[in-house]
Amino acid sequence: MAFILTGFNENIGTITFNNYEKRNALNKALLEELIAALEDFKEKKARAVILRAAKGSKVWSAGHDICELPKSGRDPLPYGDPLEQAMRAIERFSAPVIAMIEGSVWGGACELAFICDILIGTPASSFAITPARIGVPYNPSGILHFINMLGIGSVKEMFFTAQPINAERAERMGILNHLVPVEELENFTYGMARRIASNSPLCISVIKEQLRILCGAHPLSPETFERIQGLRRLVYDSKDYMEGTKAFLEKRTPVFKGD
Ligand code: LCV
Repeated sequence: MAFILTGFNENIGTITFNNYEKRNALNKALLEELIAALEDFKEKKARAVILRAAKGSKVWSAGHDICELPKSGRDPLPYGDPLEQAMRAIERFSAPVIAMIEGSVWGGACELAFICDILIGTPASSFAITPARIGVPYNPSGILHFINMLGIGSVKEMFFTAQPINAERAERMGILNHLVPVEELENFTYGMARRIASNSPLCISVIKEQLRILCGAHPLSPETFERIQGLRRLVYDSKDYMEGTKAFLEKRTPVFKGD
């Protein structure tokens, strides 16, 4: 089964999530297909890529596939995690990647969407950052992605409450570049992609890479890095981390005890 569908037209690539039965949960296979699709679009010299869910989706993506999260004692979001690799592939892709958001976005799918260069949504779009709902210690590069997008106050609220932010607020906060009626979403998004495709691809790819380098220019001392890793280990070694994933799989509300 293909977990994504792809298309290529007028130098514009399209990647459509195709795992709606599991609400487009980002499992390893889907993410590997996404990375392979970007490689293919690179060969074809795509000038823009659109990342989307199927038309009419109520959920854009339910985030990391919780069934694939490691058991206690292992970092759930390591550098080599397929979702981390997919995000780096998007960040480093030479052309702009536009997230066309129809439906709700959860957890790691928020970071995947936020790492895209432009986000276009509809009034039914929403965004929920959910580690605290599951007991997962997010990683430093991911937190930096959210800070670069939102500012520290909004990042704290979204991480601490794990509650969805609606489309109107998401536009005000700068998450969405554009908020358009659902019936206009495809035309608006592909119209922007065509405008981008008509500009200088070399200039755009260099500007995109310069922005990536400048946004990520936060040197960490080895001691700071080790302290962050130690803090994260406290969480992923905890009973709460086990309880969060277990509760999801048992379809019940987790009972966190703080240890
Ligand atoms: C595996 C799933 C998932 C799923 N994984 O449909 O950012 S972090 O740190 O939190 C990171 C670790 C992360 O991204 O974690 C995932 C965070 N995501 C969430 O907390 C969202 C979990 N999903 C939901 O709350 C609901 O599924 C939503 C609201 C997205 C959709 O609700 P709806 O009623 O439409 P169901 O809940 O009935 O889900 C349909 C099927 O998809 C599976 C779910 O287990 C169910 O499978 P079964 O039909 O086999 O029971 N599913 C949903 N999300 N993240 N599987």
